[in-house]
Amino acid sequence: MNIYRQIQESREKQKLFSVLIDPDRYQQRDLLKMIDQSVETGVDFFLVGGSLISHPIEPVISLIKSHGNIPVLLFPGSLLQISPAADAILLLSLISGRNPEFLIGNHVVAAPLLHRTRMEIIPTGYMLIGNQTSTSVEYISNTRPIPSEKTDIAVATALAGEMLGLKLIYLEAGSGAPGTVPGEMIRQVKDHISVPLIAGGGIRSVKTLESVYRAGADMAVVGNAFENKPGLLKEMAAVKRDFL
Ligand code: 1GP
Repeated sequence: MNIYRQIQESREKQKLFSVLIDPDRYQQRDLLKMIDQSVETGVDFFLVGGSLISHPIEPVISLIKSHGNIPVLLFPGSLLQISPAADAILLLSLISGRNPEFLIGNHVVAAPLLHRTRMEIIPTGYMLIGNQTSTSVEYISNTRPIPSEKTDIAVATALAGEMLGLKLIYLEAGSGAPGTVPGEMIRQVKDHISVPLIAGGGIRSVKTLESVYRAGADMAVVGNAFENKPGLLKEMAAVKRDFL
């Protein structure tokens, strides 16, 4: 299965909904419940990774794989989060920042290993968008996010990413961020690019998810919100049906 094609083709028909799993945040029992719920409710993809994680990702991927067939996309915060057990990797270039390690350095180190796996590689322009508070990803990546009111910079950055050949643009407010990427920024970026657009970070309610989709995100990613409110997953996964 070609996951990128699946993302491209399905965005013409419906929005996509993905769940981010940070291996540090789940006990096995909760994780199993979340996987089962995701399968039941039609979650499109699992993203696995985090800015800083201390548990190995392989057992999480195996658990997902043994409980249904939702594809697993690596969402690596570091080189330690690469596993051939996943279906694909979002090969993130942190194009909002100016840290060469996250633009090309880590990719050079990972390339020979990735070349040997059969995993699908999806080059992704990853853009951190600033909020009032600083996020883990900002600190760990040692980059400054694009200020949330600088829509023109976000558009220019996304355009440059697409011109460089990146296949997805991912607007990230940061996991657990107090707010999401502003709707106007999502809208403007969407209007200027032709590759699929992902938005994530700080989506905690059905209403917010709807506004992210309405603004133009093809895929929304939610993580934190389910850790304390597992029932929310069902409600959120159903939202995309309103956007057919
Ligand atoms: C994925 O980092 C996000 O883009 C997930 O953020 O944990 O705030 O949902 P939340």
